[in-house]
This record gives sequence, structure tokens and C-alpha cells, in this order.
Amino acid sequence: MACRAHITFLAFIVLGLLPGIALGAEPFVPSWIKNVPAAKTVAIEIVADWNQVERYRRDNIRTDIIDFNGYWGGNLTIIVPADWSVEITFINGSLSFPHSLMVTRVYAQSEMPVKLTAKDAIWGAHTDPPEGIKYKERRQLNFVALQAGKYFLACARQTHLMDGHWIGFEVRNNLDQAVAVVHDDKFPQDQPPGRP
Ligand SMILES: [Cu+2]
Repeated sequence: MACRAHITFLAFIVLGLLPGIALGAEPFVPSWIKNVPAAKTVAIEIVADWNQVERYRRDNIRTDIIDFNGYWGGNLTIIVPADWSVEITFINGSLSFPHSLMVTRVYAQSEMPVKLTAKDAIWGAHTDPPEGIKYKERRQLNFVALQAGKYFLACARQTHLMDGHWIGFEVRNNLDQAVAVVHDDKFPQDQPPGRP
């Protein structure tokens, strides 16, 4: 009897720990997402090559990873409520390359176009010009998240989509605020974390 109670107790401990174990996949609201539920609006700030700057600062080394707020290749997904207005401030933080931002459909790696063009933009949502803006330039990208579903936020510069310059974007019904989810299985542990 004492043994069974002990096992039950252990089971409670294990169950209690599970949310902690899964913490990396928990939705969270990072500092760069500001929700205004009363206005059904979310303001999002995205810096291209945020981590390139961070890597230079830490190690003075160059990497081939191009990112949005330190995330790339779908290792982060931004999820916004359906019908909300999305106001993205896009800033190019790259010392090396022009970058842009575009809402697109989901692409498997094998079907990614060599280069995205304006007609690939869902709801016409892309920064101008699609070829990219220069270091420290910024653009405002405003659109309404009209249709629930899964999308990409991708860079339309040259081969950047194929090179991993994209993150997940999802529009979801019955969600009370915009959140982000980090996919730890796609995030190498030797890389510095993304923008908190
Ligand atoms: Cu890019």
C-alpha cells in the first residue's frame, strides 16, 4: 500500500514536471510582439540578421545563417489571431546584405522558388522593394490576417528563401493574443538564442 502511494506520488511529480520539460515549445509573448486586444491589433518588430550583429559582437566571426530576430529555417513560428490587424516594423540589421519581408504560402524545401517575387505575396503583404532594403533602413508592413492557416514570413532577396531566411507564420481562430513558439528541434544548441 505504501508502495502504491509512493508510485502515485511519483506520477504526480512527473506530470508536474512535464510542462517544464516542454517549456521550449510553449507559446510566449516576446518583447518584440505588442498585443492590443481591444483594437484587435498586434505590433511586431522584426530585425533581419539580428543575430548576425550579435555574433559579430560576441566572437567577431561570420556565419552563413541569415535570420529574422535570430530565428531562421522555420525554427520559430509567430501565431496571430484571425481577423486581427498586423503591423510589422521591419528593420534590416545586416551589415552585409539587403533583406526584405513577405507573407507567402508554405513551401517544402524541394519546391521553394529560386527567388520570390511580388506576386508570391499573400494579401499583397511585402516590403518594397522585394529585393530588399539596406542596413538600418526600415519599412512598415500592415495587413489584416484574413484567413486562418499556415504561412511563411520570408525574405524575397535572391536565394534567401532557399537559404533558410524564413520563419513560420500562422493565423489561428479563437486565439486571444499573438504569440511566438520556438521549435527547439530545429534550433542548434551551439547557436546563441534568438531575440527574447
Ligand atoms: Cu534575406
